[in-house]
Amino acid sequence: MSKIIQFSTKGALDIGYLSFFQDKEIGFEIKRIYYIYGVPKDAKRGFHAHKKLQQFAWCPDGDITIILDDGNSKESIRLNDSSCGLIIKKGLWHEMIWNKDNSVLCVAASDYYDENDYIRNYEEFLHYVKEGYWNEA
Ligand code: T46
Repeated sequence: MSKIIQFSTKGALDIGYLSFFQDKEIGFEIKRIYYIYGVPKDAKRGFHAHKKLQQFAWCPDGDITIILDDGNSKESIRLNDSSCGLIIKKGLWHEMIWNKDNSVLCVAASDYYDENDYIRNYEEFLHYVKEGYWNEA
């Protein structure tokens, strides 16, 4: 369910590091970038799935757990390494838990913001799963 992408990283202890990724590595063209900050420890966000949106999330500073749920099983991924990120495919219910104050979550998304792409009700999400909405043709 989860796919971790390792960034290319340049640098050294005395000057610090620079990490980067390109859209060809994450498998979709980026149309939007947003980031979540100022979040206190133990706060939980997310609690939705996307119908079509593909996303790539990384935590450049801090410690955040992402729980992915495909309606049949769950997987927990810890983002506490600034040199890698997580692909969040469409059709995955996701929850984010802040393990540390002020951890920053950055997200690159395949499309512009559209509230109609969100499924924010878990029962409705399970209905989409049962109907095979995300089954590949
Ligand atoms: C996601 C996870 C990982 C906008 O107006 N434009 C935007 O580009 C975004 C991302 C959000 N919003 C609005 C929608 C809500 O009124 O900002 C408000 C907070 O969004 P939300 O409650 O969905 O935030 P999270 O942290 O639960 O979820 C966010 C993304 O919305 C979501 O797509 O997959 O991060």
